[in-house]
Amino acid sequence: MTCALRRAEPIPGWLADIVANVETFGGPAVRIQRILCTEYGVGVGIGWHRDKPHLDEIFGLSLGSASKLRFRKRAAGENWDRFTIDAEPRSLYMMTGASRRIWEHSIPAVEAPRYSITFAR
Ligand SMILES: O=C(O)CCC(=O)C(=O)O
Repeated sequence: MTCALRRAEPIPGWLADIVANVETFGGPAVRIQRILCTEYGVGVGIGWHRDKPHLDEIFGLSLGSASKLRFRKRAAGENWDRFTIDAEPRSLYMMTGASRRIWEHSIPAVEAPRYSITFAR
């Protein structure tokens, strides 16, 4: 299999105001260059993972149904430290630092359609 990267289309204009709000939320150094739109149908979630470490801050805009954003990291032995935040509709979260490098995150299966827009530098 051959795999290659190629430049994507420019960020569509209809996202410009949202990108500006995300950049304001992130602070003066944040210039968004990558956007991922994800659709979660009923019963769909996303498993435990960390995003690529070369990306800095990650921002997530939640749309559609409310969901949980779960975090876990290895504790002593076979145990996990865990916490969960509510990803309310129209809310924006930022992950940076330890939440990116040490903690894994996941979205449990949703009970109604949900959409997320992920923003990265
Ligand atoms: O849907 C979300 O808010 C999380 C998305 C996510 O974990 C990812 O794109 O890596």
